[in-house]
Amino acid sequence: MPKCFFVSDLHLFANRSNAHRYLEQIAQSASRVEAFVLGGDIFDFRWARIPTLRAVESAARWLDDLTSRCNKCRFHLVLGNHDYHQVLIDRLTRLEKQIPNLSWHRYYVRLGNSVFLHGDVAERRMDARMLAEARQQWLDRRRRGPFLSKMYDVVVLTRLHKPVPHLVFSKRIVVRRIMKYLESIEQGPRNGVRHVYFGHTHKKLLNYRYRGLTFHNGGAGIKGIKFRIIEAKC
Ligand SMILES: [Mn+2]
Repeated sequence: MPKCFFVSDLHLFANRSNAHRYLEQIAQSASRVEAFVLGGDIFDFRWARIPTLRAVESAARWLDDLTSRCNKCRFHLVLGNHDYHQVLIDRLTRLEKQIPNLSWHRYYVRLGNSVFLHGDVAERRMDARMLAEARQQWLDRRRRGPFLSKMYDVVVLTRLHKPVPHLVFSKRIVVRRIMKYLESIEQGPRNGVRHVYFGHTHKKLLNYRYRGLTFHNGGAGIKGIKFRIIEAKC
């Protein structure tokens, strides 16, 4: 029986998201385990079809429903870049006080021998300070207008974007950068970490071993991209 599940990159509110298909499965999985980690870009305020305030309210309602329906499960919401918005952060600060089985984390959470993080540290070599600086730019980022959002959909739906992440994010480069970051915050193999769960690259990766760590990525809830709920050790 698994004890913990992990998902990331649902990109809820974005046109290109198809994550509504997985929400019921997520709730059912959560009702069977002790812990569930939501690993960032769960919500996408950058490409949202609706204004930020409405999207944040809708996000809060979804979290409230999920956590009360699965009240024996502890939920950890780790933020990604697309949901690192000041309005959500303010809302989460209040929500965390009202919901006993919800915690949120800006950058990562450690459970047992596992670390869960979004994975945007893989964009380039980063330490904690550089990640904080990169994230800072997302705090009050404006939503892209409907026109740009449509253009983006055209690009995504015709899969023109697909080769790019593959070129940019080679497995080894990704895991090496994540490992360097983890070492810089003392959450590497020397600190007892064995498993790393991450998202952001939208590329499924199962049990990929690199220098004492095993990496896992469940893909993304986006049209044309593979997605799965990952069983995690914690
Ligand atoms: Mn991301």
